[in-house]
Amino acid sequence: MQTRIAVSDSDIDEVDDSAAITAVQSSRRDFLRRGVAAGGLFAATATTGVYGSSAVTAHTTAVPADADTPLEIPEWSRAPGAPTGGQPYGQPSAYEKKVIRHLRPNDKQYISSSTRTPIQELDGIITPNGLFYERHHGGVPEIDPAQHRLALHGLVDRPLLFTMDDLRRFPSESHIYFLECSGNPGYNVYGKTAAEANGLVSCAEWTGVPLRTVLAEAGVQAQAKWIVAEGADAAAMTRSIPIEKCLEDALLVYSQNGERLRPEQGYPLRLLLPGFEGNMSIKWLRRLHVTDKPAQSREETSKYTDPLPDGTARRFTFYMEAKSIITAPSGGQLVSKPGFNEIRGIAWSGHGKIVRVEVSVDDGKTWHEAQLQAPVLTRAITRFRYPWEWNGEATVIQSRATDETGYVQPTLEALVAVRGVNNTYHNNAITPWRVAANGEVTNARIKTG
Ligand SMILES: Nc1nc2c(c(=O)[nH]1)N[C@H]1C(S)=C(S)[C@@H](COP(=O)(O)O)O[C@H]1N2
Ligand SMILES: [Mo]
Repeated sequence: MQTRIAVSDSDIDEVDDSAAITAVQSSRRDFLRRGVAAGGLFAATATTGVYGSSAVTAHTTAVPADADTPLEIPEWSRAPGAPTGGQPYGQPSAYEKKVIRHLRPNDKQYISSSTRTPIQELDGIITPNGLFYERHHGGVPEIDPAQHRLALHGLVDRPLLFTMDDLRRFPSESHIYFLECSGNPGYNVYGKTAAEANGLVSCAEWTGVPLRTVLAEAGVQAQAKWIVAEGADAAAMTRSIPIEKCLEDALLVYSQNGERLRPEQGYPLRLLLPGFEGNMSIKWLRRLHVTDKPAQSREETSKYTDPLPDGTARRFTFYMEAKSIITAPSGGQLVSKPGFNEIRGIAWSGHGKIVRVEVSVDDGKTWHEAQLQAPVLTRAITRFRYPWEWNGEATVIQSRATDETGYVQPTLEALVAVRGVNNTYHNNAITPWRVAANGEVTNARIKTG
C-alpha cells in the first residue's frame, strides 16, 4: 500500500569507510589513555561506562576547586524556603520558564492548530504531560467523565455502551509509546529550533485497556475488517483502523505518565495506535463502529492522503517511518567550547525498535555509530548520544536512524525524489544542523550569508 524509501547502497557503504572507523578507534584509544592517566582517582566511576571509559577529566569544563576554601553560604540557605504544600499541583522551577510548548507565532487562530514539544529542552524518553505536543482540529472539549460514553457497535454479537467506570474495571496495561503527527515537520523543514523542525512528536507511558479485551467482550463477527473510531470533539475526528491493528496493540487510554489524560490529550478517553500516524489515535473517543470497509471519512480522503509526482496518491499510510534528530546541540543553542561535547538526540520508528543511530559531524562525509541509551523499547522514543570532540571549525552535524526492519532514515533529497513536494505528510528526513566557528547552531537548510 505504501512505498518505503531506502537509501542507496553507496550511502550505506559510507559507514564502513575505513577512515571513519580508524577515527573512531583512535579517539577511543585517546579516551582510554586519558583514563589511565587519571589513575585510581576515577576508578570508581569506571563502572558507569561513559563510552566504555573512565576519562572524566576529558569531559569537564569545571574550574579546578580549591579544597581548602569552604563554599559560600548562598542566600537560599540562610532562611527557610517556601512552605510545603504551597503548590497543590507542582510546577517547574521559576528558572525553567522558557521550557514551554512552541506555538507558531503566525498562527492567529487556535481551533485547528498545533503546538510542538520543546524536544531540545528535554532529557530521557518521556515527555512531561504539560509539554506533550497538541494537534486539535476543533479545539479542546471540556468533557465530564461521568457523562462520557463509549459506544461499540456494528459487526459485533453484543453492542455495548461503556461508562468510564466500566472501562476502568477491565484489566489494565501500561506501555511506553511515542505519538507523532504525520505532518511532522511537513516539508517546512526550515524550523529554527528542534521543536520548530520536528516537535510534533512526544512519548509517554500510557495506561488503559487493550482494545482487543473490550472487543472480545462484544464478540467481533467474522466479516469485520475495519473499526471506525470517532471523537466527541467539535471536529468529530473520524478514522478507519484495520482490524489487525485493533487486535494487535491498540490501547483504550485513560492515563498518561501516571495521571489521568490531560484535556489536550483526549480526556477522559483516547485511542492509542502505537507507531501509526498521530491522527488515527482518536482523542475524546466516543464511538467504535465495527465494519467490513473503511468509512472514507474526510480525514482519510481529502486529508492525510499523500499526492505523488505521477498523479497517484498514497492513502492509509499508517506507519510512521524511522526518524531521528539531534536535540543537543541544535538550532538556537550555542556550543560554548571546542573539545568534548556530547551530541544527544532522539530516534523512533513506527515499525518497532531502533537498532542503530549514526551521527555525522563532517557534513555527511563520514558516519559514526552512536550509543543507544537503555531502555530501547518498541515504538517508543530511544535516546542516543555520541562523544564529539569539536575542533572549533564550522561544520554540519546530523543523525540517521535504522529500525529493526533494516530501514534507514533518508535524506530530504532522497525522500523528495520519490515523493515529490506536493504533500506534507510523512517526512522523516534527516535534519542537519550547522555549527558555526563561534559555536552558534542553526538549521543547515536555512541559507546564511
Ligand atoms: N477527536 C480528535 N482526535 C484527534 C485529533 C482531533 O483533532 N480530534 N487530532 C489528531 C491528530 S492530527 C494528532 S497528530 C493527534 C495528536 O494528539 P495529541 O494532541 O495528544 O498530541 O491526535 C489525533 N486525534
Ligand atoms: Mo496530526
